[in-house]
Amino acid sequence: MISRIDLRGALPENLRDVLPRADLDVEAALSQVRPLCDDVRHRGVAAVRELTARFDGVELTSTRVPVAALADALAGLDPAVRAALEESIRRARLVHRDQRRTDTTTQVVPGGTVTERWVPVDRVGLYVPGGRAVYPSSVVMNVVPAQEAGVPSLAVTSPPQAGFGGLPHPAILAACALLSVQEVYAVGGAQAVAMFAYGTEECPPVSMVTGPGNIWVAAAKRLLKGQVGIDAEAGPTEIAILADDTADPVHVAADLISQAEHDVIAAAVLVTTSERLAEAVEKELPGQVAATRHSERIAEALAGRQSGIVLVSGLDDGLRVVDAYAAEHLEIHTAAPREVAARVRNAGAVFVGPHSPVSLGDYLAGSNHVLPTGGCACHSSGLSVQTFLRGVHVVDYTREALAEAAPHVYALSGAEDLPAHGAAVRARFEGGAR
Ligand code: HSO
Ligand code: ZN
Repeated sequence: MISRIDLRGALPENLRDVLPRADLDVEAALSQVRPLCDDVRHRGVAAVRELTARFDGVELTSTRVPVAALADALAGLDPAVRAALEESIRRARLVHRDQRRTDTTTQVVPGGTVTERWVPVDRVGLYVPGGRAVYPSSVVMNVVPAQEAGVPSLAVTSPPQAGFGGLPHPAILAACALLSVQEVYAVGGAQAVAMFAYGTEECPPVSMVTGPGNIWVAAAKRLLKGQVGIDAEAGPTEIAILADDTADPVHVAADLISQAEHDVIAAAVLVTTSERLAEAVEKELPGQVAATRHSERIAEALAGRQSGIVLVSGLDDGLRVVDAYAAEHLEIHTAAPREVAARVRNAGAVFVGPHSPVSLGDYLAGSNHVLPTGGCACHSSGLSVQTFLRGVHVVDYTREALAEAAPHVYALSGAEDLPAHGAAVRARFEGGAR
């Protein structure tokens, strides 16, 4: 059901190459997505409507969801789900509010200061997947950091569902209503990213597009990056677990399964120092998989080349392996899990000890669940308030402070053969300018 990789000898140099991982060929999707994006750029909403009819089988009269539909969706929401979403929002707000940054002013020399001002992006478009993945929790994870960053204009888009009168899934609309998001579009796929990037008659362009999506959405984000800002491209979900023989195999198996549930190409990787645990988890998995609703999808994800159990000879090696893998989610099930977690360098989010499963983080820990996948955790972070802020340097020097710096500017402008740079400073002191 799940393969084993034995790394109990010396760890190989090319550690990353021997670890399991899916390859997702976003490049290949680019050529198919380019004409769609060009079409939206040139023909605006007419192109969005045609592409929606072609790919979603829905004839839109307007791409914009009527505000009344948001209130209706909220009225129809199961009270238990509503209470859960409200608590999820409350906790996420607590964490993301603490991420706000204060401006800093540094006095570099007397009379010379640099202030870093944190300015939210003007307008953001948030993509929320539809179809098989209907995640109102992802609405929370995208909207809360943008709102806490102070983004003044925020729009959500999600694919129209033929079964719901051509509107996005009602759970998505209800989550938008709970978050007081009023501007929602019934558009999905690459055309949604293009709609946000270029704007249409019905949707003003945005400065930044965030949110997870399928391979077409990822390809459109890659293509239109620069035209708009994007967050990281979100690939298939991953869980890695670092465990020793104190771990409970029932919990370990359940947590591997929980993220394999997302997709046949989702990844579940156990890194362990304990052969006994590896065996116990291998024994535990089939029964738990068989008993769960999406057992076929999960079995395929666990058997895929992206999943596996990696045996290591000690926790130091285990840490090297999980750092090389740089998982989206990393759980630590060892004795003294906090100490071990503190040594992790590369992970989108770390879940410490037996009572912090990833599914808590997916919904209700307060942490964000939009996290770097595919090894990108070695250079990127998950979605946060910071994603939606720009740090603007404000330079303010007096005449005296500029005079003091001038010789150095002349020297460097000479060294770079850019004499006009030096001349711009010299003009303040020679030639009569004051
Ligand atoms: N585990 C997913 C997020 C999610 N899980 C949404 C359930 N709903 C990626 O972090
Ligand atoms: Zn999940």
